[in-house]
Amino acid sequence: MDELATKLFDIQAVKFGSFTLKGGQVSPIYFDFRLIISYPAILEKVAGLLWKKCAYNANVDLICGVPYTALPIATLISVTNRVPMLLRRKEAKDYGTKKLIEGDFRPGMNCIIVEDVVTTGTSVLETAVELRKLGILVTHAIVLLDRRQGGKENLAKHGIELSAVFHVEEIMASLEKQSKVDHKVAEEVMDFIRGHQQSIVSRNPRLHESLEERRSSSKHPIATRLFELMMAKKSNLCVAADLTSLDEVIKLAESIGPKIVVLKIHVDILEDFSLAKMKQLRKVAKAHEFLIMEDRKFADIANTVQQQFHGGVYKISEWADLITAHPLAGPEMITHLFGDSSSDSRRTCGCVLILEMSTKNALTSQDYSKEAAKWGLIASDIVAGFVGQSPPDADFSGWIQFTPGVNSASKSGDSKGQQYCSPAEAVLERGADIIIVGRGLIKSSDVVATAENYRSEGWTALTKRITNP
Ligand code: S5P
Repeated sequence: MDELATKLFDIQAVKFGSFTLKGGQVSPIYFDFRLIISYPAILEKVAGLLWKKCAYNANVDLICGVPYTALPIATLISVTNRVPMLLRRKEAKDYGTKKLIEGDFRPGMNCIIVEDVVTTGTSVLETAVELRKLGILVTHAIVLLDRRQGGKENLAKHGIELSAVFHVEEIMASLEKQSKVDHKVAEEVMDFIRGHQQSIVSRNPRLHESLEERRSSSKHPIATRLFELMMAKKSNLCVAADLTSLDEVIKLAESIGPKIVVLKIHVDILEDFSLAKMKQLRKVAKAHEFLIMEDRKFADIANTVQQQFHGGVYKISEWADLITAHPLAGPEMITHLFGDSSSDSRRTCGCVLILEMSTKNALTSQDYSKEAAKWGLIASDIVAGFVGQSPPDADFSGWIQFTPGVNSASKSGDSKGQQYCSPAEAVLERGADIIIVGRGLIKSSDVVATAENYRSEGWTALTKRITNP
């Protein structure tokens, strides 16, 4: 991938400066992939990578390039892989057959659309509309570069799944790594992209529904309860009480209890754990009305996870309202997490799926979180929400997004891979419903005042997002 990014840069198919895009925005980066046809080796490489995405993602009966840049790319894919191609005209010719789609096909065939760059997805959609008029199925589009400016979401709304060979972030990271661009330019481009991710966020209906509406659509009793607590306490603050003493956790909970809706712990770092002390913490939770989340990040086969959840020393099922789980073992692990359908835990505990992690170079890719989110939706009686840094494709307004890596004092992270953003950024730009704050609060000299600051900042941002779509 680094090699291709460099080649595209060297032939000036990736340019830096100030460019006015079709939609009127001024972008610091521009992709001119028409140039690729002058470099057969690059064209061949690009076609190969696009085909890999295609073959991996869908049944392919036909392919169709979006005119014009993608036409030679689609042709090469067609010839190399013996997949018949269709040609879409930009204008219907005014003589002869007046067909907009040329080529041989039968209705019901599956056609993949090939494109070079996707910004809003409009060109892909125009091509899909013409193909669909003829009874051709269009469920997938492949693109060399996704600018991440809403195209994927727009296309998904029209039943088209977009797969990209790479995203703008990946090209920038690669070019910066190879000293093709300096850090300042890379930052400028990434700021531009982040700014546009905001507009993607604003297109997700979940983000602008009132908490009352979302409470009524939620399918899990714990999610319902959490929406109620948020509204009653005017708080979307979850504190990560990462202390090694349960006595200290209880003390902290007593002081900040009125400000928070969730207290998150890691039971396995506590040196003085006992079920009796846990009962005490539950009393504090009841008195101050917050939920207890055990951030156990279960990640094994269902049979093992069930034992970890119900048994051992910790007996998590006896005291946790929410637990976290990595979905990587598959959907069966999620559905069987709490035990069989008669298990009480299905009503008393909600699973929070870790769809994305906050750390640098995390392996929770878009494809991973997309697939896992789908499983979560199927298991809506088990899953109350998810941990993530952005709204998933398969989103649902009854789900609650928890976003960790929130720290007002540190922009740079913790030098061990953790990355931070502010409460406002987490809520407004990343789609957080609940912000998770750990060291930014527990290490402060006045935890109550700090909790109030985070509560107020987080809640103000959430209210703003709901009322100003
Ligand atoms: O991706 C994640 C998921 C989680 S649950 N990144 C995280 O940091 N967490 C948890 O959030 C992590 O285990 C810790 O308890 C908390 C963040 O702590 P902080 O001190 O960095 O704010």
